[in-house]
Amino acid sequence: MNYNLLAETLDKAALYAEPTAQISATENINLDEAYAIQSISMAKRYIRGEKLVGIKLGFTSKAKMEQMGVHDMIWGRLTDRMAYMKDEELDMSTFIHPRAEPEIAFRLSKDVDVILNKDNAFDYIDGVAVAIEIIDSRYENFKFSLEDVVADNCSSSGFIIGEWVKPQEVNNLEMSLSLDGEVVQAGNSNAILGDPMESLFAASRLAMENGENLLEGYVVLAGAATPAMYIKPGQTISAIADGLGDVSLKVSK
Ligand code: OOG
Ligand code: MG
Repeated sequence: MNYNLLAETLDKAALYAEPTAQISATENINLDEAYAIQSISMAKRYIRGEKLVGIKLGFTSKAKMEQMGVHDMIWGRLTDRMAYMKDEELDMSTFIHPRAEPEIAFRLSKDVDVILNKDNAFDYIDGVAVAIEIIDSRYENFKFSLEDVVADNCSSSGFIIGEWVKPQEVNNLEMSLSLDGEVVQAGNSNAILGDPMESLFAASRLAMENGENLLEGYVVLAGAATPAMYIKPGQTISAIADGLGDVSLKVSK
């Protein structure tokens, strides 16, 4: 099997916002192979000048697993091109069929050289925040197997982070996602592995196991607490996590 060709197909699908067929429709790949394809396709982005700025976990809540029909935690890479700044519009033309989901973000205060846990995690973060993740599967109809979505960098395509607040516990926070001011999803941060901090611990373990360095300033997205919602041109997306504040993103017409 030609990993490079599969990685190139996914990279082009993302670059030109043109959906592609699921790999699993024609090939039988395992999870290790899927991560290898992810890594090759990300290398193509780095060559174009994109920079790694963090990692994200996926399927850390039951709500997400059930929505997408997959049942294992996955991880992907976030680049500077995916990062939206305050007041920047989401350019719909660069997406295929984007969805938004409410997340909790952590910011690393120094390079991570150990697996994080309850005792040391606060030494390694200098901020927590509410965030919106924009996911955009490169596969037709947003349908995939676990291996497909891993190869596709876990649908990563955009994110915006609210105001960073000082490191604090982030369990048991009510969270919601709104479209044009109307709440369309609501949940609790505990839906994320019981406590979103668990995602940070898992991220440090997965990064270490896979030879990916987590560096000072990197962002870790813990995974959505609720199902994701399709977004439409002209909408305003917002997410709230009680105690952390809110964040909004306007979608282009
Ligand atoms: C895969 C990405 C999952 C999350 O927060 O669970 C994810 C997808 O649903 O397309 O980002
Ligand atoms: Mg997500």
